[in-house]
Amino acid sequence: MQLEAYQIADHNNKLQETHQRKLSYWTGEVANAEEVIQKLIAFQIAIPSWALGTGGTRFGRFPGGGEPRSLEEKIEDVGLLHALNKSSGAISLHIPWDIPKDGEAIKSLAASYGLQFDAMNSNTFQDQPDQPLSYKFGSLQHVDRAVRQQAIEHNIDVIKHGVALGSKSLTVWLSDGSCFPGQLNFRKAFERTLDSLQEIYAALPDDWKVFVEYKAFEPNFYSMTVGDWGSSLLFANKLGPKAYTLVDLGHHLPNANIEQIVSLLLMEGKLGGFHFNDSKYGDDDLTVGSIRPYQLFLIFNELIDGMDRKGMNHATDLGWMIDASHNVKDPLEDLLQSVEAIQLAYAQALLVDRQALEEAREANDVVRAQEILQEAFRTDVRPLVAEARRRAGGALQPLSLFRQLDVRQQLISERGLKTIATGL
Ligand code: PSV
Ligand code: MN
Ligand code: MN
Repeated sequence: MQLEAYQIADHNNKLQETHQRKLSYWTGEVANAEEVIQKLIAFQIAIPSWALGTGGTRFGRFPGGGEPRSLEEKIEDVGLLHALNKSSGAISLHIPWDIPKDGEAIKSLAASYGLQFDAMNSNTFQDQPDQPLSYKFGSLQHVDRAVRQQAIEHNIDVIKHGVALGSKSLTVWLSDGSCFPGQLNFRKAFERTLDSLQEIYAALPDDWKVFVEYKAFEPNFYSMTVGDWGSSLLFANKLGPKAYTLVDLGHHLPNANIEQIVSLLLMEGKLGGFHFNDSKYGDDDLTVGSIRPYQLFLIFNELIDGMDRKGMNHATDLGWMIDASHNVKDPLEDLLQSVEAIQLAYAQALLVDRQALEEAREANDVVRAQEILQEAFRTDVRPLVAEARRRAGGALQPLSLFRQLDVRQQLISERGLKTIATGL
């Protein structure tokens, strides 16, 4: 299904008066409102192909129907999101879950929805049916060179698929590690992983980046070979200028100060990309902003500060992606909520009076510093986000329109109730 421009226009017309009233109030209150709106219009957040179906847990999965059955239908779903919010203009693929049979055709299908291909994701954390050697004891770290070689070749293959689609980056997330003390020689595991990554790095096109994603635990529960930002940064530094660290919000030990990590990685010029989600316990992959919106705001505050200091373009110089998927919501509604939460945190962080904050810090005025941050965080930026969407051709209230148009029911009629999206 495809949304028609008149459906969005009708929806916006009905809401226009109320929207305008709120907007005029906040544009009067917020000094840099126009700048915020322009930055929001430019800011695109990639949607992972695996979030379009209902996520499960190891205890079960409760699909809601109408889920995409093919890569083409996943692209169609992201196209729907993008038509509604004009901020989901990219899709991130996982290979082999999403192998494009005809790269050119897939690329032009995506282009017809205004979509680009964000980072390509390799998968050496599962064995595939036709795969000769197993990743049970790791992939790029494996003691057997032949297993490492198989994993290296898979990553190179993923790069090739990405080149055909116009992607410019590879994300490597490894489940490699150990489950029990004594199982692994940590140093050898690191060195083997580095050797393997170096071979993948050598296959990167000149204008590509590789993101080394870290994760503290799961599926290995004693050690993870790329377990934290320190080890990821070591790999990225040793690999070279095209290698960066990728921060996934759910991949830290409880209560980690992620905003501080972000600040230091940016200082080192080694932050490459972001996976947004939220969590209460571990890698819960919950809707962005559903549990700790203040933390998300503080992260954006550091992102903006660090990027501005380096003269980086907010919209294009880091890879922004959602990495969330779970059990009880309509996946498309959930993604609309996640995108909006990211935009709200970004907009609020753009309001921070940075000069006043620095002055408060230099004067050790702790109370004032906190007030400056919370002043921005407590500003209702929803009308600014809605206005950015409207000006870009999207809906003032994407979620309401999704429901009014009964999009899910239409997808169920087209695709059926019992569909299984490939992926996790
Ligand atoms: C691993 O937990 C992860 O965050 C990686 O980014 C994977 O590619 C993704 O989830 C999907 O499994
Ligand atoms: Mn991730
Ligand atoms: Mn994860």
